[in-house]
Amino acid sequence: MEAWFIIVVSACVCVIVRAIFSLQTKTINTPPGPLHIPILTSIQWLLKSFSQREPILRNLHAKFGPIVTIRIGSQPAIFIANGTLAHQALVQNGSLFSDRPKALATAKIITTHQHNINSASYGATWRTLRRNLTSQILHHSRIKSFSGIRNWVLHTLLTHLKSHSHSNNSVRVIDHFQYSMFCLLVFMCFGERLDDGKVRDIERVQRQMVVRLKSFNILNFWPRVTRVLFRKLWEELLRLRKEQEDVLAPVIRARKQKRKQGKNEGVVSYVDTLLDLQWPEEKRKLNEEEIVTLCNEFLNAGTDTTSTVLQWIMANLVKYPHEQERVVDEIREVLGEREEREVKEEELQKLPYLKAVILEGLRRHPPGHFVLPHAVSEDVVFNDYLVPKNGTVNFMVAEMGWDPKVWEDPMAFKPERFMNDEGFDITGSKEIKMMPFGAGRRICPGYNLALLHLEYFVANLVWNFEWKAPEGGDVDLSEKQELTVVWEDPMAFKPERFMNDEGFDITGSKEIKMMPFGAGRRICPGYNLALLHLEYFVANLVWNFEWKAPEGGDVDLSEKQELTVVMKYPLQVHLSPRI
Ligand code: HEM
Ligand SMILES: *[C@@H]1O[C@H](CO)[C@@H](O)[C@H](O)[C@H]1NC(C)=O
Ligand SMILES: *[C@@H]1O[C@H](CO)[C@@H](O)[C@H](O)[C@H]1NC(C)=O
Ligand SMILES: *[C@@H]1O[C@H](CO)[C@@H](O)[C@H](O)[C@H]1NC(C)=O
Ligand SMILES: *[C@@H]1O[C@H](CO)[C@@H](O)[C@H](O)[C@H]1NC(C)=O
Ligand SMILES: CC(=O)N[C@H]1CO[C@H](CO)[C@@H](O)[C@@H]1O
Repeated sequence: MEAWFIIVVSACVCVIVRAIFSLQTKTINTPPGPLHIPILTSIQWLLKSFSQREPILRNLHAKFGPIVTIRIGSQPAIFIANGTLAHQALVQNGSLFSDRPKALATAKIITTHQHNINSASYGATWRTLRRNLTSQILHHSRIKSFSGIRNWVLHTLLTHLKSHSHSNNSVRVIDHFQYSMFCLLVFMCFGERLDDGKVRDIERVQRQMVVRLKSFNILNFWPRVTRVLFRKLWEELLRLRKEQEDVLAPVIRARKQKRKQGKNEGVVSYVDTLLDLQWPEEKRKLNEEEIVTLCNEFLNAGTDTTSTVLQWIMANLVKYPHEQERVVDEIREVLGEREEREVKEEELQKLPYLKAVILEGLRRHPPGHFVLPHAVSEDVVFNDYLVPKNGTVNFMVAEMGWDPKVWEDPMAFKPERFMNDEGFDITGSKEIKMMPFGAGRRICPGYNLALLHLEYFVANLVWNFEWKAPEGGDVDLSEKQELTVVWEDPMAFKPERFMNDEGFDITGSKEIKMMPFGAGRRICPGYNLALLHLEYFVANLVWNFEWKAPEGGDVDLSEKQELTVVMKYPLQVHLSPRI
C-alpha cells in the first residue's frame, strides 16, 4: 500500500475520532444559566455581594430549574436549590462533592495556606483536624464537661439583663448574646476564664478582621498586580493578621506553660488538643501561627452564627407570645414544684416543644443562606450536567427551608410542624428537607454544640423573663446581611448622640464604643489631622452651599455585608422578670 494512502487514511481517522470525542464532550454541558458575555457578566457578578446574588439566583432557578451555573470571574459557579439534589450530591456522593476551591490570595494569609478545617482540601489535613475536633472537644462527654462554664455565662447574662430591665424600658439584646456565645467558645478554646479585658481584646481583633474581610476581596484578582496597586490594603490585611497573632499567641503560650507545670485544672481545651497534634504527612507538630488560625476558626464559627439564630428565635417569641407561653408552660411542667429560676441541661431532653422552636428558628432564619463553597474532586457528571473540577458548587440553604413543595405555609413561624415526627434529623442523612448546618462530610461539626447552646439559653431566657416588645412598639422581622454594632438605633444618623457626654473619647482609652481610627498603640497617628480636615471642610462646605439630592432623586445610604443574615432592626425588648 502506498505510504501517502496510509497517511491520509490515518489522518482522516484521527479527525473523525477527535470529532466524535469533542461531540461527546459537547453534549455534556455545565448546568444552564444566563447568557455569559466574557468579562462583562463575570465582572457584574463579582461586584455583587452574596445578598445581592440571592434574589437573582432565585429568579434563575425559577427559569432554569434546580441547578444553575453562573460565571463569577473565570470560574463556573453552580448553585443547587433543591433538597433532593443536595442529598444526591452531598450525602450519596459525598466523596466527590466534599472538596473546597483553592484558597484565594487573602484566604491564604488568614488560613495559613488552608491549614484549617473549613478551607482545607478534602484530604489528610482536613481529616486529621476535623477528626481531632469532633472526637475531642466536640465529643458529647467533653461537651458535658463544660457545663459549669455554660452555667456561669448564663448567670452573667441574666444578671446583666436584669439590671438593664430595671433601669430601662427597652433593652437591645444582640450584643449581650454575642458576648455570651463568645465567652463560651473562648473558655472551650483556652481552658480558662480569661479576664474581661482579655476577652474583649480577642473579640476586637477577631471582629475587625471579619468586618474588613470583604474590602480585601479586590486583592484576589490578579494578586500580583493588585498587591502592588493596593499596597496599603495588602499591608492592612497583614497588619490585622499580625494583631490577631499578637493577641492570641500569648494566651496559647501561657496555656502551654501551665500544661507543662501540670496546672491545667483537669480541663482539656481545644488548644491542648492542638498542641498534641501532628500533621499526618509532614510528621511535625503544629506551629504557633497554625494554632492561631485554628483558634480563629473555632471562635468565629460558633459566635455570630449562634447569637444570630438566638436573636431570631427570641424575636419570634416576642412576636408570637402564645409560642413563648407554650415554652414556659412546658418548662413549668418539667420543673414541677421547684422554685428555682434555672432549667438544667439534663432537663432539656424533656422539652420537645422547645426543640421544635429551635428547629423552626433554624429553618426560617438560617444564619447563612448558603454553605461555604464546595468543589468536586474531579470532573463529575451530575444529573446529565458537567460539574467541572475548576468550578465551585454551592447550595441555597434558605430556599430549601422555604420550599413550598416541602413545607406547608413555609414563611410562617410554626414550631408545631416539628412535633409530628419525633426525631427530626437535622443532619439530612436520609433526606434533606432543610440544611442550616450543611449536610454530608462537610456538615458543620459544631451542630450539636450549637443546638445545646440554643436550647439552654432560650429555655432559661424565657423562664426568667417575660419577653415583650417595648411600649407601643412591635417586632420587625426584616432581614439584613450584616454584622452588628453597639449603639442604640445604630443605623440612624443621629449626631445628638454625641451631645450628651461632652468630650467623646475617639481614642477609646477608657472604653471602646467605636474605633474608626483603631485603638491602642496602633491607633491611627493621623486621627487629629483627619478630624481637623473633616471639621474644617464640612463646616465650610455647608456654609457655602445648600446640599440637596438631584431633582426627584434620593440618597441611598445602603451598605452591604456578608457572613450572617441578621435582623435588619436588632431586637429591642421589654423584659419583666417572671418573679
Ligand atoms: C447555629 C450555629 C451554627 C450554624 C448555623 C453553622 C452552620 C455551618 C455551615 C452551614 C457550615 C458549612 C457547611 C458546608 O460547607 O457544607 C459550617 C461549617 C463549619 N462549622 Fe458551623 N455552624 C454553627 C455553629 C458552629 C459551632 C458552634 C462550631 C464550633 C465550635 C462550628 C464549626 C464549624 C466548622 C469547623 C466548620 C467547617 C467544616 C468543614 O469544612 O469540614 N460551627 N457551619
Ligand atoms: C428536586 O428536583 C427534582 C428534579 O427536578 C424533582 O424531581 C424533585 O421533586 C425536586 N425535589 C424537591 C424537594 O423539590
Ligand atoms: C438605659 O439606662 C441608662 C441608665 O440606667 C441610661 O443612661 C441609658 O440612656 C438608657 N438606655 C436606653 C436605651 O434607654
Ligand atoms: C450519586 O449517587 C446516586 C445514587 O446513589 C447515583 O445514582 C449517581 O450515579 C451518583 N453519582 C453522581 C455523580 O451523581
Ligand atoms: C475548567 O474545566 C473545564 C472542564 O474540565 C474546561 O473545559 C475549562 O476550560 C476549564 N476552565 C478554566 C477557566 O480553567
Ligand atoms: C482522638 C483523635 O482522633 N486523635 C487523633 C488526632 O490526630 C492524630 C494525628 O496527628 C491522630 O494520631 C490521633 O489519633
